[in-house]
Amino acid sequence: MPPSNNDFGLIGLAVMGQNLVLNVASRGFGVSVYNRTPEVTAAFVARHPGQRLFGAATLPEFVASLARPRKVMLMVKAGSAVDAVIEQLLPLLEPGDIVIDGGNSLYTDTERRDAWLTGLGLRFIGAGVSGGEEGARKGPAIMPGGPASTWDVMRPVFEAIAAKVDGTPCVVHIGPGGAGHYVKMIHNGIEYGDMQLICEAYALFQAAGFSADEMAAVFEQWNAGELQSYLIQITAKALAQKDTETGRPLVDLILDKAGQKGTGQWTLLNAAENAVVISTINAAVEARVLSSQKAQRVAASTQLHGPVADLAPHKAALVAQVHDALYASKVVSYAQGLDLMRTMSEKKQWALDLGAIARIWRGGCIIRARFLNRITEAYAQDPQLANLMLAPFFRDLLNRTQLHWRAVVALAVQNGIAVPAFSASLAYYDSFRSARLPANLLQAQRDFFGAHTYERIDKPAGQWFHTDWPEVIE
Ligand code: 2AM
Repeated sequence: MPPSNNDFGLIGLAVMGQNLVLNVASRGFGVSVYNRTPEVTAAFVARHPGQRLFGAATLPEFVASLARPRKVMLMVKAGSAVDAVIEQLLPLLEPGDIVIDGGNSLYTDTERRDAWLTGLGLRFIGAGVSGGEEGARKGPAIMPGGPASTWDVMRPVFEAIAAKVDGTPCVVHIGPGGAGHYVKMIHNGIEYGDMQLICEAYALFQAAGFSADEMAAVFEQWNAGELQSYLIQITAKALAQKDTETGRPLVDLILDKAGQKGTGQWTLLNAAENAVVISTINAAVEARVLSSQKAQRVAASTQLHGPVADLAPHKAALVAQVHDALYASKVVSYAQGLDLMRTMSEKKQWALDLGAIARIWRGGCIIRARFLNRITEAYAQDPQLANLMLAPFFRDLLNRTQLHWRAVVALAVQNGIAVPAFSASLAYYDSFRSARLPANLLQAQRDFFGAHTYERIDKPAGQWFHTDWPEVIE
């Protein structure tokens, strides 16, 4: 007899879906699963005997196996597949049933689906899920968006399956509509930044003649300190990995062409739309783009000259400097990402709790890190904090590390080593802390060619002036 009162249903048995199902089932919930290709469902259920799993061959069977209100999570490919599956589900669901999209959907798609399903009397949650395969199985960070009343219904399941840090589940109600998927998008943008910053540290160490094992040891040591994070930890392990075929460090054999699935680019587009500077994430996305142009780079490498790299380092001193450059740049990257979230929160009236978001990112997700506690503390001290860099802890940190940071960027520039994310972060820091920027000249230029007018430092704000500039004779 198929079940009729399972607690939870999941559609889409790719890697994330399978692992989430095993996670939910392991917390004592009865789970129904469905996949477009039925062989995948059958094979998955057969591989996991002894779990409270029901593999439905058809969608009607799947829906009939669930207790009301039904809780159906979609883990299908982001984009049109989500709409296709919703269309198929609609005739089978009843008012009050809950559809959760756990994929990496664009938040504007989530807003559209929220309005669509709500209009039909259904309830919709757009939930960002981060943690990769292992996170999905053992406990991801979950960023659910939707009505608070629907969150209340889903809360026991989400809190049971989420990662825990100090006993606190890494899930919180993010806000209405698309807020959850939006915050997941920013998480991914920040992840791009973190990864690129680590790669720039690696580039410097490589140029300074460190072996892969030496670098692995450095990252391992960093992982025991303030920089402790999942990405630093896996970097240490990746650098230590030897190729089974050749015995060489595996990283040396991996092609330097980075892939990307689009969430970083979405973050850039959103920042541009809202006139928020996220130059570190921008640099990280663009670094991936340039890396992918391998053939052009190889051709250009024989044409365009740079200096002969000569770092002649005192290795321990370089490690200390790069540590600080990485930490300071990371703080800037988070300050930018948080600034973008704050801006969107105001614009969309999402009332995002930035401290709580940093708290749920401490576990499960790819950017999980010790220093996120400090961000939570900063917002606890000042919920209206305008920029993370101005919180006392981070202000002191930046003031303390800036000399090392500058030394690293200067060293890289002198040696022709591209450090786009380190230098973009530093330029942001220097611009942000400048009481006066050269934009006075820029305003003069604008007024010169376009009569755009300017304000004066010696006159009240809001008074606009125009000058009759001399004629240009060419
Ligand atoms: P499949 O095994 O039948 O390909 C990730 O691609 C997951 O999304 C897979 O479980 C895949 O099912 C599912 N998926 C992709 N496109 C889909 C669609 N149009 N309808 C239903 N499921 C889809």
